[in-house]
Amino acid sequence: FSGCVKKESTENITSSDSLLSQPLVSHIYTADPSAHVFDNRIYIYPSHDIEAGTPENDNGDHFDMRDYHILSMDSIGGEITDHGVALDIKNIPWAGRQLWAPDAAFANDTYYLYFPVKDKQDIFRIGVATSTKPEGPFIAEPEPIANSYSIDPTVFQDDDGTFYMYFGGIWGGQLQRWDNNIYDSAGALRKAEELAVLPRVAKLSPDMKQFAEKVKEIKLVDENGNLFTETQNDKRFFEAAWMHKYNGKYYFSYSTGDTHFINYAVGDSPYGPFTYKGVVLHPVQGWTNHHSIVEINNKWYLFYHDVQLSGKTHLRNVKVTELKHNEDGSIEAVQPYII
Ligand code: FUB
Repeated sequence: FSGCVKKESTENITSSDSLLSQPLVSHIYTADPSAHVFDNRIYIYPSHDIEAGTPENDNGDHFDMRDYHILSMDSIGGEITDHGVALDIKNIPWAGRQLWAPDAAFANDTYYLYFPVKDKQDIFRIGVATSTKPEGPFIAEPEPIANSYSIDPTVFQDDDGTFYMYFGGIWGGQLQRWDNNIYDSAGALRKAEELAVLPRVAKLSPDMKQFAEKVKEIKLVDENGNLFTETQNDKRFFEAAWMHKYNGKYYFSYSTGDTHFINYAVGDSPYGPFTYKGVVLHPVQGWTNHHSIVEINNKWYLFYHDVQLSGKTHLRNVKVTELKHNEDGSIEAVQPYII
């Protein structure tokens, strides 16, 4: 499959239960869905999983993706369009290998695709590519974003128009190598009693192609204001940051990686601190858990993935289900569909 448009109908889906059991597309493997509404249409920016034949290891080398396809639909449950290849690794001048979880934003009459990929020295950096259309094709900038590192960028626009990028991922995502924004190839995973590595944030410049400030750590804390230690690995940050705003509060959600939860933490500023509140999504089938949370026509939705179609951890399929915020601002945790 390359470049052409394929459509799949999910028109008969009505309840959230059936949404939970239904991959959005099955002609390609997709993961890490970052959803947005652009121009009254829902666009999903996923990773495009492939069977590359790269042996599996703890660094995630088997997630050896080489391009992006963007999906769109006019409503939840509507027909899905796959817009074909939006960006190919061979057209990113500085890229080495592994196109991981992307996100997108719209500003300056331009669509921006943000993506992590290892550079030619095998260090994850974050790149940006632009298009006049939400579905691309996208043209990559010649260099990664200066001072960017690690994986899983997500871009959030606050009510005052300012854009922030949240990013980072430990283990294969290399965040443990970047204390104080300085690279140390020997930077080790934290020991059980040590404080966990923190996710990162930076404001974006008006041209959306650079950081407008020094990258900062984000404090994720418990109800007493204490940072999590590595041993609290059902609560500490691993990867897959996402930000949404609800009733004036900032909701930072993320994957706990090796314990497989999507959790959320709430704060009063885009920079945090964020206080841990609970689970958004319980572990899905497959090792990774990665999501986005979006309001569409006054309802909130959780986009996520599992491995229902393949049974293989690196060949995932994206899904969507409704997400409920309770009156007190808490989120009702989603129990995923398990065969
Ligand atoms: O898709 C590759 C990696 O797997 C992502 O960057 C992580 O968030 C995990 O889902």
